[in-house]
Amino acid sequence: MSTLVEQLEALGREATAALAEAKTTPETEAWYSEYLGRKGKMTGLLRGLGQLPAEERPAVGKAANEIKVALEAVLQERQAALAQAEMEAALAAEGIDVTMPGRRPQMGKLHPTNQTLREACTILTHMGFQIFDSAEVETDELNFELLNFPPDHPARDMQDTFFTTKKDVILRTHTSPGQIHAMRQYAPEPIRVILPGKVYRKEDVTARSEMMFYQIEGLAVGRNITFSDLKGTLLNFANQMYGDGRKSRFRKSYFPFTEPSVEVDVDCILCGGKGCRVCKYSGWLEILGAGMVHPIVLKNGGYDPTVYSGFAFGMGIERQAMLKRGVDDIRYFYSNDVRFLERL
Ligand code: FA5
Repeated sequence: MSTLVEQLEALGREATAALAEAKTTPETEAWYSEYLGRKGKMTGLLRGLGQLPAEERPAVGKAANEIKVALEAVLQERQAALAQAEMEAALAAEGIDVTMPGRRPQMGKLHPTNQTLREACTILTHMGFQIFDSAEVETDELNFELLNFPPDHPARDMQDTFFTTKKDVILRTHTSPGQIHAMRQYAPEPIRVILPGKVYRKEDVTARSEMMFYQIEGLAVGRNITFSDLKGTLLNFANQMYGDGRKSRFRKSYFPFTEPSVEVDVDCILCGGKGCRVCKYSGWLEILGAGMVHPIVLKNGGYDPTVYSGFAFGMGIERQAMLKRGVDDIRYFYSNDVRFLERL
């Protein structure tokens, strides 16, 4: 019968061969339990140690220890090799090619409304208008009363209002209250200012109308300002904004703060003038309201209306962005669809 040392050596050889067969990390763990674990084959053999004469035991113990240390070293090597192979396989399966060039980060750009706003401001500032900043939260007095909307006058319904919880404090429904701020700052000096910004109206949202949109207000006050100056300014603006080929027209209109008042339409590029839901099947899209500043408004601004006159206009920016960029529904502008924003 072979000695215990020989049996241990045979077990060492068997274990080494078995470990070479282990193909995965879990298989090496199972191998460890089978040979070196608490209930493993090595422990099983060493149970026979007690039956040996005392003088033989140290030699057997030493041999067992050496075999165990050697097996553990082989196990470590095998596990390291398997971990490396498993990592390489996982990387290959993910298909990462480290030699590929990186992805370009997405670049932002100006929103189409902002692009149009800046184009309009550039044209107007080149004509000599200065930009004047004015707040989006206004009082009822500035938004309506000082602009000659009498209290409870039906004209107030022209622009349905968002109110705040503070009495008489509202979100401005148009940029026109800025006229009063500008006049009060500059009177009695002549002025030529534009006031770009957001306005808010409690409106039904449709293909051509939003609840929040941009306007640019224009105001010129001086001693000899006439309706021809207004007309020349707006025609010049339309030519630069839309090109000589595009048609524009003046229509008689009504605003409490201008007299006489007009509205300007541009032929609808979306349907080529044939009629569509954006131009309400008229072939024209209204881009602005304008007129000669009403004497009461001049007076409220600090100018003597017997000496001074002025013109004012208020243009919608999204409507112009639609015309310039061929957008057939105003709701795209604020629906946060990146595909739309990337296209323009
Ligand atoms: C006004 O807001 C006047 N304050 C304009 C004005 C200024 C007249 C100075 C005379 C002197 P109106 O409500 O028409 O007018 O609006 C002006 C422009 O804003 C319109 O021509 C249109 O282009 C745009 N607009 C009006 N309502 C909306 C809306 N709901 N959505 C998008 N654009 C709009």
